[in-house]
Amino acid sequence: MFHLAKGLYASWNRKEQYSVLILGLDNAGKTTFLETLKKESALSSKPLEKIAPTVGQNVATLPLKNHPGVLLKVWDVGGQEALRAMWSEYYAQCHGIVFVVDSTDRARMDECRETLTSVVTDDEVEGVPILMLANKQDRADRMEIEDIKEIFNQIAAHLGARDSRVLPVSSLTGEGVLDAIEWLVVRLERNKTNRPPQYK
Ligand code: G3D
Repeated sequence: MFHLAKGLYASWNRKEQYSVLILGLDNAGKTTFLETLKKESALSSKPLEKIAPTVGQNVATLPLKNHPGVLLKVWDVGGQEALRAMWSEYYAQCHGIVFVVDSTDRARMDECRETLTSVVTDDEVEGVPILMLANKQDRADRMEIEDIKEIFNQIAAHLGARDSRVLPVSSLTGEGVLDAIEWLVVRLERNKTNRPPQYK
């Protein structure tokens, strides 16, 4: 009887766990985004451990205030050129991709576009929702969101019917971060027959 009750309890409390890759060039703000997300999404007020700058990978499993049945396992695998070669090893396992763009880095916008193109055209990410974050919107020297959307829309042709969106955020101030995650979680759940979550 105890085992039955324990089994039922475990199954009622099962959570859907989705893996999300945080990609983008180095210095885009990926580490800051993950750190802010950890703070903003935390269910408890207990301080979470500080994330060090990305040298290999940072991984955090986050419960979400607005989605008690969902866990996000978020991977920041680093954006330096040498690390980008390893991104594809994570594609088959991921449920969603967040691509972080430094909205102030006009000089690297082409590199950013090429990098994103190589991500979205990889067969292993077919059907995966892609969220592009125009980060550092708190800075006066940022590019306008409309201009960043235009760059992204050139790539959107590769995305077909897949869910994709460009959203403005500031990972530093937290502005827009929870809205961005809300957009993503809805798409992850919608896409779960395609890419089923793990149950924890
Ligand atoms: P990465 O993990 O993509 O390499 P980081 O990038 O998160 O390490 O961020 C790179 C730099 O950009 C950091 O500054 C960080 O504070 C800054 N940054 C990240 N997000 C934002 C943002 O939304 N607004 C502003 N103004 N700055 C941001 P430092 O000076 O530490 O290199």
